[in-house]
Amino acid sequence: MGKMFPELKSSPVITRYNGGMPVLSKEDIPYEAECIFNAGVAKFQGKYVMLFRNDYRFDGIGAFQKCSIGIAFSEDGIQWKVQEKPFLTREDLHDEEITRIYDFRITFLEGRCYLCFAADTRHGTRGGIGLTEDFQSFEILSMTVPDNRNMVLFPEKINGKYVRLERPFPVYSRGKDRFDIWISESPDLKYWGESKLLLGVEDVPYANDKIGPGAPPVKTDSGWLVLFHAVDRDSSRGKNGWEARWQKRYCAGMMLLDLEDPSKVIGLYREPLIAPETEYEVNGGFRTNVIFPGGLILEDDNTVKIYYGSSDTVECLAEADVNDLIALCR
Ligand code: BMA
Repeated sequence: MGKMFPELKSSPVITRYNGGMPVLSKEDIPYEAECIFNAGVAKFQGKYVMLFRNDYRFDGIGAFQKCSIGIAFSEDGIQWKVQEKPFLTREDLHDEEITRIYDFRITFLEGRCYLCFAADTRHGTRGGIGLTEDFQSFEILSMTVPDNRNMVLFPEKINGKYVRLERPFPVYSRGKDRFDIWISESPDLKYWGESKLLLGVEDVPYANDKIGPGAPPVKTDSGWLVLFHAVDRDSSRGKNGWEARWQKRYCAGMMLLDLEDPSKVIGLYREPLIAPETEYEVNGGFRTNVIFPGGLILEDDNTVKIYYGSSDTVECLAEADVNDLIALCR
């Protein structure tokens, strides 16, 4: 099993909005809903847009039978108005091969809105990139081979290429759950290659299990600011949440990548940026001890908003000053 991490704390530069109470939960949703989490969030024409995951119809054992992607808009990034209907369900795709589509990430790039997502299929989990014109339409541009997920796109081309972070799962060659973050590039968002290892799970001092990209990278003067999730597993953790045995803990971690060559990690915060601490995060839901960041927004006044799913049950928000975050990566 390796290292154990009995107690992890969030960085003091982080302030949870409303003491860690959700910004979105099932009570806010005008259709059948249960767990609202792992949202992608972006700023769009002066407003905020959120695509959130809604898992519902629990099977009573350990899984949900249904999943939809809901959409909400906000003037301030805090109070959200949920649209009457979901943005997308798997039925909308008319593809029997896809059994679930979830964990959307939003990137505005060259004036267009690209959506990265995970898709469970009958032949494995695939990472996808889609395009929406108006938050009504949805077209899939490319999908990886299995198994891959947690993809995020950079918001601009770098050296003439599109760039993404991704998280393949090499279950045979690395041993159980030793999953790392990779970086790949593309001339056209469809064909991807030049893949390189970016960060190994062993590089994250508070993880002993797996890591994966969180929110799409944000450009700062000091480098690309990247949030990721980092997991430690502890076999002494027992029954938790709705599941029989949940042994993992997900924290939000942070690194800085070189602006010109984002395959170079130029800074890594060696402690968790956000660790599960509040009631919602530790005990509050379907799972426990899960912080899953999916949205990072840099405001004009240098505050950043970090949106994260809390225990796979609600969506929460934390804030920090971007310069404090960069200083932690030094
Ligand atoms: C991961 C993904 C996420 C989820 C997390 C914690 O493997 O399925 O969607 O939030 O586990 O349950």
